[in-house]
Amino acid sequence: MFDKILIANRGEIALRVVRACREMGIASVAVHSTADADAMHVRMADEAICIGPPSSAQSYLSYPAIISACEISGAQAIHPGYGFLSENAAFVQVVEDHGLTFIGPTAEHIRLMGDKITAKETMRKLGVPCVPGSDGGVPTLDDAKRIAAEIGYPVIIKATAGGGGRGMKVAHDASEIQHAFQTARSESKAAFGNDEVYIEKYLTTPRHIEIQVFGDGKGHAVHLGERDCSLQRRHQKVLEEAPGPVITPKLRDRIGKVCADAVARINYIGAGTIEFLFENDEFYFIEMNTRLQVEHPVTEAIFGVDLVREQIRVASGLPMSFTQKDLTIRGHAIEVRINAEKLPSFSPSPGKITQYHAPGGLGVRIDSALYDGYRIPPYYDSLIGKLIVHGRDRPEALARLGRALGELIVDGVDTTVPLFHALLQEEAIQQGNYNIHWLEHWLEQNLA
Ligand code: MV4
Repeated sequence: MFDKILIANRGEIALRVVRACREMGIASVAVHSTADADAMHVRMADEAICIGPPSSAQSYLSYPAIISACEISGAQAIHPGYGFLSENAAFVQVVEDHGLTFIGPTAEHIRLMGDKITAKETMRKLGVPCVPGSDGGVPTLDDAKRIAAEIGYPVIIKATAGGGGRGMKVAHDASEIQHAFQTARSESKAAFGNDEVYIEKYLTTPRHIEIQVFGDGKGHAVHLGERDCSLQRRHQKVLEEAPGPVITPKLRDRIGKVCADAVARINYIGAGTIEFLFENDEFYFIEMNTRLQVEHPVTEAIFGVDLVREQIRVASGLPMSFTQKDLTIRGHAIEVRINAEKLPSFSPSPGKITQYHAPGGLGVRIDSALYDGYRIPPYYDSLIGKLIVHGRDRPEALARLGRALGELIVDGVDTTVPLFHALLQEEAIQQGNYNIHWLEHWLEQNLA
């Protein structure tokens, strides 16, 4: 096991990793930009090293700054959190070249899943159900027209280098294919330096269901059920829950086995998320994320496991501390993302926190690096905390969410908290009756 881990991240996720390290008896090293000298992750870690100016490019994304911080502190491994360097294959290579351990998948797995065409091809061969489509790249407009006619409109054109909603264009009928194909290609070239695109049947009203998987890198893997992350605004998740309101044990076991088997067969190591669209009781693979996700706590709540601890274990060569038969679901968990944003525009609202009070009590978890008097810097993501509630069933979790939101005080900046109070009044939210478009429609009707 490692003696010391460097955390190449900030905010609540850096604190999350500090906590896992402390419970495992591992020393933690925080890194920070000059803008984050007063951050909670810096205070809570055993050591802290300033790695550069506020700009992420010169601090949290700087390979030399982070590798030097490992050498200065004697850290043997790097936990990347999410975002920043967490899915950067070139960085993983550099980490390994310096004799350090990256706590996450291999550079090869990150590269494989980072290219959406190879990811889909790999998953299809491993027996994972995929959205009908082009089976590979679509080089010309004529190919696009032919494939679209074969699978039937509407279709969606996606960038192989994209993901998370970047570089996608829908064509509702043949009159739109030329424009969709050409804009998808040119936007993809501009954004990623890669104009390769692929085509899929466009699913009109799916849910976003993602399966948590975990591998030991030695051919063993498990699944930890699903999360329903359909409530999104502009491809940013707003609320996530586990289990999914419409996923039956039979559906879960079937897709879970397929996913665990797939990642076992590629010797995947660590935490991963296999994203699906779910429509008419069928799962359709879209992407795989090779990192710990923001919403991992809802899975931790219902399975009673510490995913960061497991990441650290397998990275050090130890086995996972559970097998599939040890993993049973208890109750229901919901996470809401508390962003420093002003409604209805969701524009960033950085500034000084004049009063902070975290809710507590049974079934309430807050992952946040906030404190009274903290100044939220304007340079980074607007996520300032996550409220995760756990109940014996979904109605209890919803009631607990309303209760905990009522106790939460975050003064001095605007936050997304009022959005959640309003959403909890909605019949569709109470019934779990929503899809990937529900929130955008609701926002137009209620906030615009
Ligand atoms: C789709 C789709 C419909 N059909 N693919 C958006 C993000 C990226 N991960 C995949 N996305 C979509 N792919 C097909 N074949 C609709 C979306 C989509 C979406 C997916 C998940 C959550 C929110 C979404 C919002 C708009 C579009």
